[in-house]
Amino acid sequence: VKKKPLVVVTRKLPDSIETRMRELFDARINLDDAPMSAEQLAEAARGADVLVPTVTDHITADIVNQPDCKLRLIANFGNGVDNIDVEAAHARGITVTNTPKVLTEDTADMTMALILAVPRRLIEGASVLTEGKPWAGWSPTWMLGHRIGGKRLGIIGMGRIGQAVARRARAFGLQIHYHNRRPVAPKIAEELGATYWESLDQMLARMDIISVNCPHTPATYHLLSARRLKLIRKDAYIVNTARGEVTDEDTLIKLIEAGDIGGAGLDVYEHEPAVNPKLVRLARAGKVALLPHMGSATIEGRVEMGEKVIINIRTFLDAHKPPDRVLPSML
Ligand code: 8YV
Repeated sequence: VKKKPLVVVTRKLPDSIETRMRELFDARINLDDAPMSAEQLAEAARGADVLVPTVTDHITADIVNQPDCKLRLIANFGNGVDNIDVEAAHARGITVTNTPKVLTEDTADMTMALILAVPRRLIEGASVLTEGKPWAGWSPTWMLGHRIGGKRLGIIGMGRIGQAVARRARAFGLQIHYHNRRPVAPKIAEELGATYWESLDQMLARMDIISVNCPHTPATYHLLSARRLKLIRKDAYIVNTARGEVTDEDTLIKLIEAGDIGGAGLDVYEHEPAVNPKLVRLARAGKVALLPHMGSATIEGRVEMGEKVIINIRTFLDAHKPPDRVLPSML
């Protein structure tokens, strides 16, 4: 009998996915559902044919460069691959895959929720009822926020998720602007009514709302640097459902505290899972809306991500190119 390939899965996945993985592979799943330590990951890389990490596992050059690293495939359970040193893996002949497309719409939905949250004081309003504060009843001048319709939304990163955000935002009456390495196809730009800004600096200075939808790569680390954050209008605010590292978080906090940026809606943080206590204070003051990295967190999405991981592993093991390969040149 042919030996089944050893597949190490670093986190607990939906039951149906786990069951299928156990049928197909010699699947070792970390049922503790806590991130594995660097040592555990290194050990997994020495024993397994395939590793299925998530955003919480850092697959570093040290791990893939161990002399006895046996890994042939890193099938990431996630779209962003900034947790993996793709270049080091590639240099060692290890294939890397991700799970694109299946989390696009869910992440765009949550982005839209964050676009609405601060201007319409969603979380502040809800907490009046849930945190035992007295509610004196409706009043014409109470809990007023700002209208979304007609405002300018600047999307940074017009890939699949950025476009899905644009489609939604357009239906809410926002004017769509974007910055990307290159303009999207004219047909898409027209469909989205989207204006391209080659200069991120110029776009930032003119937007009412800015949404970060680009991946975190060496080129986008602190793309919203202190200098750029200072270009943003006083009453504007920033939404980030991509990666905390794209923004200089300390400067963002300082600018919001000083009233030099209106606020922020954040799903991701620079030092996740640590959240700067200053952000929590700003949330209590209604200046920011904070979510704990749940942009793509739907049951349906997680199952589809798992299915994609399985397809990538099976295709790879059948000696074909897996559909969702990530090459260093793509980053
Ligand atoms: C996932 C994400 O929950 O896929 C991504 O890039 O940020 C999240 O939506 C996470 O990455 C799973 O590993």
